[in-house]
Amino acid sequence: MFKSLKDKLKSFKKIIDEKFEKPVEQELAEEQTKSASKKKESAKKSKTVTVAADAKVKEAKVSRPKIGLKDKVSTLLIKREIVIDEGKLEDIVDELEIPLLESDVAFEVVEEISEKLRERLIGRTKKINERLSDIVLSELKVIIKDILDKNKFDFDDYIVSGLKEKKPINIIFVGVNGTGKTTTIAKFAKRLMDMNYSVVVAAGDTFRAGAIEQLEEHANRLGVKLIKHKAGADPAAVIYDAVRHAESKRIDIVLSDTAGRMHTKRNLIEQLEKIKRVTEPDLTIFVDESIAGNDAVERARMFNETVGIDGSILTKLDADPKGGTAISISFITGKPILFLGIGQGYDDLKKFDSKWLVDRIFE
Ligand SMILES: Nc1nc2c(ncn2[C@@H]2O[C@H](COP(=O)(O)OP(=O)(O)OP(=O)(O)O)[C@@H](O)[C@H]2O)c(=O)[nH]1
Ligand SMILES: [Mg+2]
Repeated sequence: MFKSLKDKLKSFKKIIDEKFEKPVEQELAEEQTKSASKKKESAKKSKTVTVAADAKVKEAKVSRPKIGLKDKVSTLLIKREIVIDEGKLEDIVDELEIPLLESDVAFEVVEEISEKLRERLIGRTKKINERLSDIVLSELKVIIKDILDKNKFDFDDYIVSGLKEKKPINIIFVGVNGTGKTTTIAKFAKRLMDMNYSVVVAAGDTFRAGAIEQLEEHANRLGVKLIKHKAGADPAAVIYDAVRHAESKRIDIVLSDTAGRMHTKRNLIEQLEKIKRVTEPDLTIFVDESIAGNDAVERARMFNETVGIDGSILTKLDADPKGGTAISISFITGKPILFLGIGQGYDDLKKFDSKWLVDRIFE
């Protein structure tokens, strides 16, 4: 997971170490020159030093215990702080932008990261024995986590409070072809049943050959009730029936599959709008694959603008070397990531956790 992004961050760190980190002696020498010229200036301004103050200093010198030169130097090295050079910062931010773009981080998100990095580092001091690269990388980690936390949403809390208001909660899954909608519904059904909720799944993909059978197979394996019509039937009618069925049986949650469709196909988007009008879903979840990069982010933006989504699920993170989709999608849509697909098994569904994600990127 994220191999290429991790490698790029390692190279970025190395660049900072090699191009921007000066040897300690040089940093100290520069600092000393700076403070010497400052002292000179202040000495010019006030030449009057009182005798009393002089005497006090002498007294203090006498009573203080002796500290060896070595200790003095190491204390100096540890305590000494220097302000990170602003010109240097600009170059560091520049060095970061290309690897982020290459890792499919959306342009707007790269801009946000750069701006925040400047904000957090300008005027920041660095201890002589601290590595500039460590400071930059740890700030970067905080910034990415903040971006991921922007649209926080706890799905489990939502279900608990939602069920106090109404039953069933109707969740529909939308997105383009082959991104993992049906598999994710099966994973969801398993997760919710493991949590003791009752579930029904609706075979709302009546378009693709074999789609109904695919969901039926999952339903049989998991022992979950499936509502289906014939191939080619109106998907809004299938989902409507599933909701009525759940109402009559006091079932907690309806998970509704839909056919994959491109956001550019107006008639298919209208069909989704009809499903939403007729079945009034509580959550419309956009599913896309992390490996699709900027395409996935763009599709999420379009689905949100046309159909309206409440959140996203990114699948195939296990096969994604880049990670930029996960970093960008919530920032761009303004809607949270709810879950991540991290494999093909039923249990390979990870509730979104920003800390878990940044730890995977920066490990
Ligand atoms: N590695 C990996 N594969 C996944 C993941 N989620 C789904 N897949 C695989 O992706 C493929 C497509 O999954 P589907 O669930 O059929 O996708 P879909 O969006 O329903 O596809 P359509 O119905 O054709 O639009 C299957 O082979 C899944 O096993 C995941 O998190 N990781
Ligand atoms: Mg499907």
